[in-house]
Amino acid sequence: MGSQAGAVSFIVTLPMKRKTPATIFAHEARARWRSSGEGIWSLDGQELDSIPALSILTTLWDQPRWLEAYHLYDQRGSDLFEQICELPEYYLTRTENAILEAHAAEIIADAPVRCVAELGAGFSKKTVHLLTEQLRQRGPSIFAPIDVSLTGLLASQAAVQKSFPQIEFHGLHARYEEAIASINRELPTLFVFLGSTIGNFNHTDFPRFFRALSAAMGPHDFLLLGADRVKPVKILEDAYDDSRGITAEFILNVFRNINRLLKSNFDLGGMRYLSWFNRDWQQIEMYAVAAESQEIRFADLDSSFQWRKDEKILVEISRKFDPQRLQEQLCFFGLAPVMHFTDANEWFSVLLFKKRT
Ligand code: AVI
Repeated sequence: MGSQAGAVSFIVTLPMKRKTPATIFAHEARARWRSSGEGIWSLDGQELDSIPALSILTTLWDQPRWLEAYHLYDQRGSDLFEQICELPEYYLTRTENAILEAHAAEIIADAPVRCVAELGAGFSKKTVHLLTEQLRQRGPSIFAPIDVSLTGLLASQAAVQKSFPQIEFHGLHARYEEAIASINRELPTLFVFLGSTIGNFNHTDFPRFFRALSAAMGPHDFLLLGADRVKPVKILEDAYDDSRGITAEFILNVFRNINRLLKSNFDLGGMRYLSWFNRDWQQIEMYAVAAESQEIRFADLDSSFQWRKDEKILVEISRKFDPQRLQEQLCFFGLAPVMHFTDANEWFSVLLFKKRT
């Protein structure tokens, strides 16, 4: 239809519609999240990339020198970790998977939720067991993985949408504590933290994490936690020093990542991997040791230090737990034990907690 002479015409500009899900985010947190593509959300104003450099420098200048474990997971580190999970010595992944496969129905029956929020984006066989049961018992639901890796979230999204088209996917691209604080407390949610990743938290991060998680959890929320247990030392030490040397490669790869991030000159050929079980602290400790003295320079920062021969840098810890003590400890964070599942050897525990009201 042509326009009528003399008629007033208006150009109406509609504001760009920002698609925000109605239920996943708490009302007051909604405005802080922007869509980074269908089903993926990022926190506004968050600079995930600027913090690693500072973290690396502050802990490398500490005494003894150490690193935060998350620097291990660049693309190569993530690929190497996938290989670790398949190693015969590394019993953790397959043992936890078997526990979840056997008990997913019971776990979901005990945790009547609408949303499964997984800390870490790994969409593994383990998550499949839970989502299959969630769908079977509750019908269409929400899956919200939380991760700082966008690549991980996209991979998770592709897998979930293919296998579970009825599940609404919301990938949250943020650090754990910031993302969990944004989830709607009225939406009954099962927070899932598997793989004994909690074992990689040091004694400062551990209480900080549970304080934040418990504060963010609503009255209908649950936590499913995978925790590796204390066991004979030989089994533990072999799991972190495998015969193919993949764990050594994974740990030392952190310096390749650091060299790239900070334009430093760590010489990977001039260091070796060392690990053991510290009985007092009940943790595997994974170190890089300088084979010869190296002067470590950071090109952009005009800073350097001498990494002396035989000096160790603690790259990662992996704490091992007594499940009963862990349950008692988490009570002090307002998390009441609901169920405890383990394997025939009692090597690994999957623990279900409910937020105490
Ligand atoms: C991811 N995390 C639980 C692993 C662990 O067992 O502590 C990381 C790892 N480091 C060396 N091997 C595996």
